[in-house]
Amino acid sequence: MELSFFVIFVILNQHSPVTANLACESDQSENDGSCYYFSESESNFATSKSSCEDLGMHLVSIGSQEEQNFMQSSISSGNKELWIGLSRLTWIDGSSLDYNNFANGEYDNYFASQIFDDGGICFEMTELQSQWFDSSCSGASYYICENEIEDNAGTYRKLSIN
Ligand SMILES: [Ca+2]
Repeated sequence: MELSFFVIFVILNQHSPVTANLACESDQSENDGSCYYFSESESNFATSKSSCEDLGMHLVSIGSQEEQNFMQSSISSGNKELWIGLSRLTWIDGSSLDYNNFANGEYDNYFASQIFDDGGICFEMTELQSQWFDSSCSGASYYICENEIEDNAGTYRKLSIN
């Protein structure tokens, strides 16, 4: 009787939640259910997008001030420019563009004139100001990848409905 109770206990114990699969890779940062990868090299928007996809990630979509703050606290001080997953005012992962952190005039510029003729208007943020501005997609910048690791990966999408 006691033995069978012990066996059941061991079996139940083995089924305790496994959290290791939620951890980010060692070269990634975790915040609020997502892993983030900050590139150490520069590439154009399309290559950066592919590099994220090679990691099973996507160029970051920033859905809240909290997430924006995490970006700003994570990137080292300097003068880097970093691609985010925004092109033609559309998040490439399908998120709604609800929160934004456009630099002054950037949003209006898009409607006023399409400055770039290389197939798309891509957005990046700077380390110093961390605001978003449009740039030529063919230019080389660092980039930020994101991967939602929790089951409620659509959290930011729910927020965008509000
Ligand atoms: Ca996000």
